[in-house]
Amino acid sequence: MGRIVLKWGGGVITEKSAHCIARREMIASLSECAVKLAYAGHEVIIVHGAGSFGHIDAKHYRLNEGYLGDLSESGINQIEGVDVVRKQMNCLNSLVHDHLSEAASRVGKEDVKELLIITHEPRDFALNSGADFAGDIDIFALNPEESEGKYVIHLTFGDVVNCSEPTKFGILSGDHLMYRIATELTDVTHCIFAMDEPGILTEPGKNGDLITVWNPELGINGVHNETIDVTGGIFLKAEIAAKIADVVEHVWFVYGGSPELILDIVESGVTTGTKIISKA
Ligand code: IP8
Repeated sequence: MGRIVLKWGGGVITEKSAHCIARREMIASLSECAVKLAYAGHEVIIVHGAGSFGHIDAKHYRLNEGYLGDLSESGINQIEGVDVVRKQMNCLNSLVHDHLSEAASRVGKEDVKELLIITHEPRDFALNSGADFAGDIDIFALNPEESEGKYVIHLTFGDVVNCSEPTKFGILSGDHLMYRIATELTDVTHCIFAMDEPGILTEPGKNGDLITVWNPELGINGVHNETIDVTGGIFLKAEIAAKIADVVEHVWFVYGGSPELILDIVESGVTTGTKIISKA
């Protein structure tokens, strides 16, 4: 069986506009789904977004702009901000890890193999932001001896990473991690983005209809809330997903509050959501 790469959007696992508030029930149900996939024999890689644990303060400290020199006149210490946001991401990641461990003991399995949950903090393996960051993606694939007798879930997240001088630091989006992981590892069968929308819509809000199959020629009629979001929102996600679809067969956007949609895709190849293809 192959690898399944899942993005848990920050808008699904946190209250996006309430500072550092997690949506624990969402994390719990997504965790159960990921553990079920791991117990079915898939190698699972989860990339989670930041939501209100990263974007609000990254915006405040202007971390997405890199090092801007002395900003003390405006009361901002960016070096302190790097630490603040990294701690928030650790906090969100621990919550995710705990829910996965809890689901691992709850979900039934047919053998005594244990589940290994391995966290990779981007600040430790990535340099620079954007899709071409420097970093070894092979850490997301264990050698057969290392995974022998175990189920494995790899876990990573959008983070504040170090950048070459003079930029010093920047925001590496979970979507760029998705791109590199999905296109550089072998045997990736599925790449599924769990979002706080049912997929790509014909227009934002309640009047939008679900687009069931999307390719870049259709464009996106969406909004990107730049006041709270320091990465690219739906536009970045769709652009990246289409590139991934060049090499991965099943690329989907689904509503993260219904993780059974993810299981549907893996079990039957279809569900309610948007299937992303690279060309019309
Ligand atoms: O939510 C952003 O990652 P994303 C990471 O996956 C931070 O775009 C720290 C804002």
